[in-house]
Amino acid sequence: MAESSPSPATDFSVALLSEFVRLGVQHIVLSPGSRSQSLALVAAELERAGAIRLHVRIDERVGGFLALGLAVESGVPALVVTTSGTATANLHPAVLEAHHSRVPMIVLTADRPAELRGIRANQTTDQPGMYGSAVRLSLDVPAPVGDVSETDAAGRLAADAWAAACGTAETASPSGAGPVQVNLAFREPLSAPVSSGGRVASASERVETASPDGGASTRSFLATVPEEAARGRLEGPAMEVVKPGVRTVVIAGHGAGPAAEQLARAGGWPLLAEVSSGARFGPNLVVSYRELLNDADFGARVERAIVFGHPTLSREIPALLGRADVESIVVAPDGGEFYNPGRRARVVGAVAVGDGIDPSGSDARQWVGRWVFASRALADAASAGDADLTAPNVEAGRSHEPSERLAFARAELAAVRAPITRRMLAEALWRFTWPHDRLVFAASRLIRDADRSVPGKNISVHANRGLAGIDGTISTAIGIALAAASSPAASGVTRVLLGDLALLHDAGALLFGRGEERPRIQLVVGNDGGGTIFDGLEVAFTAPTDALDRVMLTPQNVDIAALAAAYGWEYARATTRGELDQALSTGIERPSVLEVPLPR
Ligand SMILES: Cc1ncc(C[n+]2csc(CCOP(=O)(O)OP(=O)(O)O)c2C)c(N)n1
Ligand SMILES: [Mg+2]
Repeated sequence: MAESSPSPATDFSVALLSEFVRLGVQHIVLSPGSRSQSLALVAAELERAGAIRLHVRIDERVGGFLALGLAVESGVPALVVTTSGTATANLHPAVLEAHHSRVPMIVLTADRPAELRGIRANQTTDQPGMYGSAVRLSLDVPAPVGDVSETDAAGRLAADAWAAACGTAETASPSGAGPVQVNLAFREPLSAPVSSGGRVASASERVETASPDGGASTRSFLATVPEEAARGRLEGPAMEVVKPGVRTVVIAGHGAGPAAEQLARAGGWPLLAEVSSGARFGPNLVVSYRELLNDADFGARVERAIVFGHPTLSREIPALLGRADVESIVVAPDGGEFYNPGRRARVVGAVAVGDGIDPSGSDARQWVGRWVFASRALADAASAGDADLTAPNVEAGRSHEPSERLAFARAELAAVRAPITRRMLAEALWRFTWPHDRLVFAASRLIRDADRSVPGKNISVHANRGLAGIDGTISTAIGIALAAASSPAASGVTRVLLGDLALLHDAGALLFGRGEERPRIQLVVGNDGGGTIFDGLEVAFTAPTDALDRVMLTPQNVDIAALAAAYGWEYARATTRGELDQALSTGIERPSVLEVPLPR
């Protein structure tokens, strides 16, 4: 910084945010406030210079999840800027989700300087370290005073935060990418005009890899690295070579990625891939894995399970991994806390198939072939049972026999008029999602129905399964859609399948302030008047209906059309299969809500 401004806060903010831009930050999310004004104004200047995209949200909880979605789609951390006080606590849900789902995020919380802490000064609470063990790094930075060394110190601070969030720091905690808190104290004057002082970075200065240089610091930042969780750490080898031939299943939980599918093919093993695994495709995919895991001819014969990602959608997978007669291998590349429901898994960094019995030999081929065949038979039986899903016989439509043509026309009409089932809804969304689109699932009955039924397809699917909250779904999806809109490769639409309570929980995310970018997003709301996921639990059969409804279903009858209208979203409603297909095939140019009433 050549020149300093009358506000050390602004000079420091210029140095800090410019370094973040150089490191690769593309998006900054901020919520308004006084203490954070220097960061906010510098962010606005960076946006004006074309260095970053800025997203302003009044609700910090929305802002936090927005940043999560931006990072999910772009692969790099977004910055979140808040003022002091309760504002910072509103980020906690998104910080927790980012921690558990290993999504990078850098939270810049403005704070009062040391002299104003602990004396009941307005809007002042104990912010340093407030996110506990959920953050990879927590820094409490004293208020800048205008010392020349502060520019360099700010640069190093940014580099440390960036590396910790991306999971690339030398002393990285064994949990991979995740959230980082930088608590920044500021003293009056809280800001000065940006242009008169330091020069802000432009996008062209961005570097591909972070290269923080050393150099002595005259400022010291109080760093508190959270204690390592004792349960972490890689115990097994970095790469485990497993023998082919053993009756193995490959399990792909949330975020597993394509490695699971590759291993299943290399080993000739059935692939049990959850709907948001990023591995739900390929010849070895077993959609009806729940039924087969419960079957004596299939599940009971499994000798080995190899797990990628974080399975959360079934009871059958944890039951399998808890079995004493099943060898469980968990692939955890970052060596952090890993999925281990039976507490008996061996954790490894990666798995390869070794030499031995030819995996294409008859025994292995029969094993995977039987799973895939049985799964298809079960899926066919399920759709045949669901008459609504059976396609009319097209041949009959071309028949010379008038009665056959009439029967065809009637069947077609019946299919178009068929009421929408959850399974039909999930399958329709899946069918209408193309590789350049994105599909986001909320925590609801609907993601489970999708997981039970949708066929293999290599598309981009996301769900907040780190903690499976019903909060922040819309915010996250908007973040994904906004990041996709700024990437030259991605076009397409972001569709979200969510329940009515997940919509209402995050209704504040529908607010786009004036001038805020509105991405191509469609919220498909399965409205069954409350949380019907609980109807499937044991408690639904034991608790009195009235009490169950009051405290678990939590019935609602919000006018969703009016809600959409209030926030300026487009709205449509589909009650039949024909209307659903039509609504999903209509181009989405603006944020829109599609309400689909569902029976309880
Ligand atoms: C933040 C948060 N609070 C509570 C829950 C518990 N929970 C899980 S699903 C659910 C109900 C979801 O209702 P809805 O969105 O309408 O979906 P449905 O299951 O009815 O399809 C609740 C309250 C949660 N997962 N996250
Ligand atoms: Mg519901």
